[in-house]
Amino acid sequence: MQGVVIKSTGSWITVQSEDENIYNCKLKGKFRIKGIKTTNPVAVGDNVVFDYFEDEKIGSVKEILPRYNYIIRKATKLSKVSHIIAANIDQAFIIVTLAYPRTSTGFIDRFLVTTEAYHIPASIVFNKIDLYDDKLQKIQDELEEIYKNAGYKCLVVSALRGDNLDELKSSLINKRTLLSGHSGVGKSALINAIEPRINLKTKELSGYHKVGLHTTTFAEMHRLSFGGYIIDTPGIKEFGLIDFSRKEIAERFPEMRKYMHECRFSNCTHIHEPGCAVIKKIEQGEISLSRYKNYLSILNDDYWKQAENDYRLK
Ligand SMILES: Nc1nc2c(ncn2[C@@H]2O[C@H](COP(=O)(O)OP(=O)(O)OP(=O)(O)O)[C@@H](O)[C@H]2O)c(=O)[nH]1
Ligand SMILES: [Mg+2]
Ligand SMILES: [Zn+2]
Repeated sequence: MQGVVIKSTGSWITVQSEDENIYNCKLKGKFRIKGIKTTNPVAVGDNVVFDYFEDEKIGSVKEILPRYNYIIRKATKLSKVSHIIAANIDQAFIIVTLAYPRTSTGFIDRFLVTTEAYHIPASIVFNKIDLYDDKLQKIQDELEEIYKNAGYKCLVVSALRGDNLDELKSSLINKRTLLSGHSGVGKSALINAIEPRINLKTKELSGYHKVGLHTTTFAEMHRLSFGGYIIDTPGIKEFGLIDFSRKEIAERFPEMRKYMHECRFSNCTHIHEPGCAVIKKIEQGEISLSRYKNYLSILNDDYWKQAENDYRLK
């Protein structure tokens, strides 16, 4: 039989067949992506071939069909193993907030480097705007400007108050969408707000710093009544990049990619080289300093410290 993985807890995999039946399966044998060590060989969204044993009510996954795409990260920068967040997706939404738990632009940009690397269209969803004061609203406006300039769609919503949920809904129709972000930003709450029938568990944030509690513990794909599927995932703390080459990282910033062919040197790293078109565009305010700073920090945290001392970026 064939089906799609809608949930994977490690040892158990929930597969939905084409006729919509649900099968609990185990994984048989070893599965690997060539050259990459992963903690989970099968991810939500994978198409699989499986046998089903009626009397035991257990299935056995025999084969993972070729992936159209996938998105993968490391738990931290130093981790050796990677985790496939989901496979075969049409688009990825990073859910962030400037209220709590606050999402840094460093986290956003690492996420976007990865979606660019896999050619997955990405959007940024700013949630919890009901908690914004004037100061946060101002930062919100600046960030929207930065990301729109870089070529990303931004949605500004409140799961609690319902702001702009129609816009969110219409961007999900007939697509398979992955939601990712820190624990507590409201991924599950947003899904409940647009489709109450799904009724996911959500939890109040805890403690002085109001951090999330990892309420969602496994990625799970849900069907949307208006067409399409949405993948809820557990919150992540860091978005560790898998090993991209230096050149590749610059290419994953669309606004840098646009100008890098104008750099004097074809192997320009856009750090210190004379005649660098990227640095020129930063000086002219066309490329955001925040994005450039995160580019440097992805290459190496020391580059940014050095650049801060540089006359050009004062
Ligand atoms: N004020 C406000 N609170 C919100 C909003 N969206 C979500 N919350 C609250 O934030 C808390 C965390 O929401 P969840 O949906 O559980 O967060 P999550 O991103 O799914 O977290 P994990 O499953 O741990 O990754 C809950 O108490 C929600 O009610 C919002 O727009 N405004
Ligand atoms: Mg959740
Ligand atoms: Zn350059």
